[in-house]
Amino acid sequence: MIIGQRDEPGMPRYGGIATFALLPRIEDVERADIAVLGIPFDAGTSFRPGARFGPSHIRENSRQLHPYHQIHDAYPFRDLQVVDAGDVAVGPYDIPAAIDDIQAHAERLTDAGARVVALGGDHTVALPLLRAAAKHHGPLAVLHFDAHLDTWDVLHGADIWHGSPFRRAAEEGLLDLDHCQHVGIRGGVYGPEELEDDARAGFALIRSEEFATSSVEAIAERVRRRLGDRPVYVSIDIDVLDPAHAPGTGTPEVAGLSTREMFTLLRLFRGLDIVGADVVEVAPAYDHAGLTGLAAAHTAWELITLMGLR
Ligand SMILES: [Mn+2]
Repeated sequence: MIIGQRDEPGMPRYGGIATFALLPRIEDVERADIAVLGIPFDAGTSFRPGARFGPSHIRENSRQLHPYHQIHDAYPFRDLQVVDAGDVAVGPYDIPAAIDDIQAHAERLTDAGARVVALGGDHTVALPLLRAAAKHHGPLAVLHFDAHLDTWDVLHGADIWHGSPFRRAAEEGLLDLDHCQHVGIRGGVYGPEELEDDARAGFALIRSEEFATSSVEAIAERVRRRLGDRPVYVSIDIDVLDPAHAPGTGTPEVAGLSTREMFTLLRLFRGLDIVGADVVEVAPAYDHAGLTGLAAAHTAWELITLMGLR
């Protein structure tokens, strides 16, 4: 039996304790197909801290997620058991230990047959999540939405930080180097050699500006060709959105995607074999009126819906 969203007589959506989308907690079900997992960790952040508070903010802003998806004619919480798996117990001081703890928690879920949709946390968390997903599926095609490349090397002596997860993942053989794709890149590069490094890490690149010169359909077609029929891991840094749409993030960059552009694109990915996903870099202290939390909650809902359509 699948348990869907909370249905407590007389309780409004804004009342009660917020699990993601008012879904059951993992303790309340026998098994899970999709586990939404919070990762309150931001020790890998290079600029504005605060993404450790992302998971609870996204949950609070997920109360208005409804059961029916109009575009896909789908009920994502009816056909699969989707649960809130709570947060990883992860400390703030030791990045390598935190990475191990996140990987171990994600692997407990994937070993039990669930696909993980993680709520960050800063982008460092993608590395242990990719390790857990690749353990079951082999090298992954990564669809990465971000203003930044995140294939940088060492910063301030740290080789694992929120700008390096995809470089480390490529080195560890977690990525299928012919099938990874960035979407929304702009800003924050020291020189063209960083773009050459990035290509060696396996990524083709679609810049933010291309959404002004190319149709979303044409962009979706390029992405699909790049990903092929590989198992796909989707990693969405909320800073891919313009700061007007998602101000609550650690390293905002001007001239990003609108929520409408991103959601139009995501809705064209029906049929992708999404084996894991994350939505990261939501830092509520810089958010206004829940804009970023709402964008992140609905992004996770879109990904969960796509997973159920496969
Ligand atoms: Mn990022």
